[in-house]
Amino acid sequence: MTEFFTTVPSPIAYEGPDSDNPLAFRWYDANRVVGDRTMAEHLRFAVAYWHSFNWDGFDIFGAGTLDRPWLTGGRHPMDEAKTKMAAAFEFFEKLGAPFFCFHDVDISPAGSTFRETAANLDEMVDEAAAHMERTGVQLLWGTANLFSHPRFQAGASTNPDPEVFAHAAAQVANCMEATHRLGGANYVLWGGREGYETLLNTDLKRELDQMGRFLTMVVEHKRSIGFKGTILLEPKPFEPTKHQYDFDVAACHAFLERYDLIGEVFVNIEVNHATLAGHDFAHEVAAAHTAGIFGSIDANAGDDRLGWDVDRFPVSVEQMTLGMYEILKGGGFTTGGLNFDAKLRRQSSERDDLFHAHIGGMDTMARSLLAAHAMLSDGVLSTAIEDRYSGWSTAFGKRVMAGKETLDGLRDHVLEHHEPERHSGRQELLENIVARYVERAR
Ligand code: XLS
Ligand code: NI
Ligand code: NI
Repeated sequence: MTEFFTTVPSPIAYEGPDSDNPLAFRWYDANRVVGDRTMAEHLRFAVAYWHSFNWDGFDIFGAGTLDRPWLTGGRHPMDEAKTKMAAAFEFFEKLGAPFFCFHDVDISPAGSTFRETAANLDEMVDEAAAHMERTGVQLLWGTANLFSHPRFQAGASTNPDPEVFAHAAAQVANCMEATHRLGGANYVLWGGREGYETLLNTDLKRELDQMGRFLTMVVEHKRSIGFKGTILLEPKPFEPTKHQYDFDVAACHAFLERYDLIGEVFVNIEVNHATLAGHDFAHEVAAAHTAGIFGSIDANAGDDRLGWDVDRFPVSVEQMTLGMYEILKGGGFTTGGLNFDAKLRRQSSERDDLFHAHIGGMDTMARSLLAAHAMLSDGVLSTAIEDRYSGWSTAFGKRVMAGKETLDGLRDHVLEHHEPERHSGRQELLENIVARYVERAR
């Protein structure tokens, strides 16, 4: 078998914060115990097949720039898919990533008919199963690409044409079965074109009903094939469509309530999608936990000055600490994990840049885990919150929340009492505490 990453040691080792070796981890120490789990169990890192193995760096202004010998074309598409898969598993293994994620089209080429496409997927799933068996790498999630093919120009489940809806359904059935065969921990649906460009040609209510029907069928299919993984929706406000229905966690929550899918479907939160929706990453995680729909994370980062999904690798321990804090506060991952839905900059054209990107991302998340875990176990933020709401634990506060008071009754109460005391929210103090934990995380 051709080796693609010959300049890289296998596997990448943990050498500690003082190491200057660019091909070593400084913070990610897979077996280190943090609280009740090892780092590997907390973080559940996954590599995204599409950005790392299918993309050669092309953008709308120019051709590919990245050294990706497994994408050279010209051979039989199935041979090329197998070479690409060998490269991917060589990478997962050398990096020491426990999981990967894929779209159906990432791992297997389209045939000339649906039947042929399905047969290709079948064969590539066997190939993946053999690599997984050999390397011990597992599948965090699979997903069907329902946005690239021209037939999906007007959406998949929200398409005005039921024939396209059927196509999307058939593709999801196959992809979910593939995910099931590979022991996937989750199945993801990102509604890439489930939205609209203009209301002038859109029946909003009908499209939402279609999407609700589709998702209900997805849940039924999960049951009928005995798939035990979690179904996840991935919120994103726009791009490629002007308005995407799964706008943010709150919109997904309302949608799941409306179509009676609470308890069946959870969310996969992407950091850059959160910022595009005008939220902090930590907000989206907290919103998901509040609604009981937290599932998994696409770990990446936006750019403060660019208003699109730039999918950078995470580099800010401070930003990620706040997100990790909310994840831990909610109990951490069950079936979910941290998938690097992130890509290199187009100038990072050498093959080993893929390693530098993932090593940096994993170290950023590992250090954030340390800071977040220390803040949580020391209770430095939770005591501040408890104090702030302590009035609600008094007999009076409890009576109000138990529904034993009326507006009338509260008016009488106010007439008998003084102006309430005001208390500092202490925001800057709390921010300083977070900064201290970020600095000291070891
Ligand atoms: C695109 C999405 C996509 C999903 C999987 O913005 O992040 O990559 O994660 O379809
Ligand atoms: Ni994503
Ligand atoms: Ni994205």
